[in-house]
Amino acid sequence: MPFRFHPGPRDAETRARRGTLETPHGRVETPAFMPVGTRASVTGLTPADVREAGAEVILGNTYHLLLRPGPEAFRALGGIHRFMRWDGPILTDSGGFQIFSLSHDRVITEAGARFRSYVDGRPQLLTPESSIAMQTAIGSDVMMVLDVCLPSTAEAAEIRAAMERTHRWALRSLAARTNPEQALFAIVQGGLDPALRAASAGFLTQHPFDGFAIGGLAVGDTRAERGEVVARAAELLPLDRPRYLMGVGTPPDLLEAIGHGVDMFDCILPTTLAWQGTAFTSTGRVRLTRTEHRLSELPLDAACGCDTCRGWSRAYLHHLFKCREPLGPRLVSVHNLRHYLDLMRGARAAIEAGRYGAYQRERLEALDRHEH
Ligand code: PRF
Ligand code: ZN
Repeated sequence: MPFRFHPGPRDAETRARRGTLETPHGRVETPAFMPVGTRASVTGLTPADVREAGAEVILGNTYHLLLRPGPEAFRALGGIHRFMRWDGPILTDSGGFQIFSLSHDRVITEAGARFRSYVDGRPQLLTPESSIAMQTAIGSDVMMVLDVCLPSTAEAAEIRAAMERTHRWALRSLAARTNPEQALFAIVQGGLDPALRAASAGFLTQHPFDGFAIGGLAVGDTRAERGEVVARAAELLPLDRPRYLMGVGTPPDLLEAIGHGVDMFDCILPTTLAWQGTAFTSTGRVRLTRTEHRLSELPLDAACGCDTCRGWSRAYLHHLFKCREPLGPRLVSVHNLRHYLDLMRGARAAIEAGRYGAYQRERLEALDRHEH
């Protein structure tokens, strides 16, 4: 089954929309949230846990997988799905953002990005072509082009140059694709400047990409700035191709972006914060390490149907974090993912019912009531 996107019903009041992605490893209902499985693992969880939380697609990272276990492992072992035993769709990020955010002595030229491996210190060169070759070896269902991502606060001239290079690299990525079964998405860049974002969307949508991402956000910008860029960028993207907002964000960010017509999301927050003992609940964030939970028989979130909330008290979760028991992060990861995925499920149902605007307001009000 090749990659296809079927746009579905649109909301009456907002620009939110339902849709379905068809991939070689199955279907994904959109709006969709992709749990982050950077190193071919959603940290601490099995594929069954991730599926049980309601995920249909997960994200992997070319940058990390290139350095370890490396392309030859994927070639020898039959690709990422078999390796990690997740049989659903997988999207891989290209490495552009990880080089920008994680690698120290990187040098970016027209050829690509030079950096040092954090595994063995050896010099590496990641080019648009080698990123596609690596994503081909990984065998993801959706590949991303290598892009140049700068902080939102960078100089205007730098942002423009990065965007133009991202466009040239996008075309090199398209030319480097060898497996037509693997979809390829381009990434709109251009910082916070509406004219640059329009130029980026205008350029990239003239080429046969299977979908379009909005990159370069949540890198030093405010929620209001992000919302504005997403609203304008989403408007300029074709209706018949999926739109993916990269690495964003909190539940309010997601609710807003869905309202602007975004179809796909990934973010490390639900899993990363789980490891720090922070849970997302229907009434806001809960920090389980706080003493107030020491004797609490309450479930983490009474409105949640996950295993963690049905089985254990806040007191027990607090205890696990205090003792640094690995079960703590695991139980909270299960919950946090379920929370994000339930938010998306609710959004999909609301769009179908033509009441996404009301859903968005209700969810935001529930958070506001408790946080202020
Ligand atoms: N580019 C890529 N991956 C990303 C981003 C980007 O701009 C972001 C920005 N939030 C997250 N992940 N390739
Ligand atoms: Zn729960």
